[in-house]
Amino acid sequence: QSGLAVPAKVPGRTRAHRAEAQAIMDGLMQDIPSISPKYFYDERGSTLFEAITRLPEYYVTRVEQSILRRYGDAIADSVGADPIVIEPGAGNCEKARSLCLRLQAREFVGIDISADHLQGAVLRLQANLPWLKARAIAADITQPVELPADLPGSRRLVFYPGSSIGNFEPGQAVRMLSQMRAMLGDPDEGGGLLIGIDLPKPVRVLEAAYDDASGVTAAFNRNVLEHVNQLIGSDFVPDQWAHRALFNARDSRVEMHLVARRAQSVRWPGGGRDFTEGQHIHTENSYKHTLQAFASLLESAGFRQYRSWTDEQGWFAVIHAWQ
Ligand code: AVJ
Repeated sequence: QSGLAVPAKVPGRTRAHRAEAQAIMDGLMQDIPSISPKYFYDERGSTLFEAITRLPEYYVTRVEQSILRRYGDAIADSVGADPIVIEPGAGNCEKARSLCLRLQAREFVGIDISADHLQGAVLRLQANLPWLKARAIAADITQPVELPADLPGSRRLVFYPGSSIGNFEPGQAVRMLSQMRAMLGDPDEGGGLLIGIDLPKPVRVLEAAYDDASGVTAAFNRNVLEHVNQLIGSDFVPDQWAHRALFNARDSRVEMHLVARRAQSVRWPGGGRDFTEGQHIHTENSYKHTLQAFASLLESAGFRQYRSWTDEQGWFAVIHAWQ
């Protein structure tokens, strides 16, 4: 063990924890400081995100659900009977429950970075759908995930709803999609990728969805600082940061930032940074791809065919893609 590259007092028991802490500190030291959106999801962040999905302004979850319900038969026909559902970023497994029920899935594998939250959710799912063999894997889905060795290879369906793919820049998105394609077994047996994408729409609708009147999204955004304090031992004061959400038309994405309310200095073991008043920490991108743009990402990731379903307003699309 060298211990040379990392200051001795960085929290974290294992090499992996220290590498993660180092990556967070590196992000904070960039010219434009940033924190990866994956750090939103500690226990409190996962709960706040669930509250977001029920907000009147946050149309995403509701519209996707309505598409899945309305076109359930067509989607089931497209996917094939009794698939094995694999869900990266499964969260509370609520969407998985209705999908597994609708498709009469044989098995379910939920993968999430928020281990405790996931474990409880998979146990509830199992209790709810007793015929389903349900398992949890605690893992960071931005890294290659090892699936259980005994998982059957036929008719695997990777389920990636909620426009989670929107968090990734196009290049990274292609990498994520390729990784998901690699989780699929035999392409002749049905299955494939079932993914939700959020489409471009009026800016006022987008900005309200990411800056709701009751301040839940603001709390969710600020909570990332509490989580970072835990992970790297920093002393961010969340109240000192204002929530900002804006649509970046050039890149077709909603961006979330935390803006320093006044000049302040933040310390962590082995380092720190002075922030000026009004300085931003970039915490999230949420891309709003057109169907055409997204189809070309799918193609780059090796998916050759797809079908899509959308709502009347054309706000959201559910896509079944296969090789
Ligand atoms: C979970 C990434 C799909 O981008 O809409 C919601 C996260 N951030 N409100 C999204 C989120 C602020 C969400 N995703």
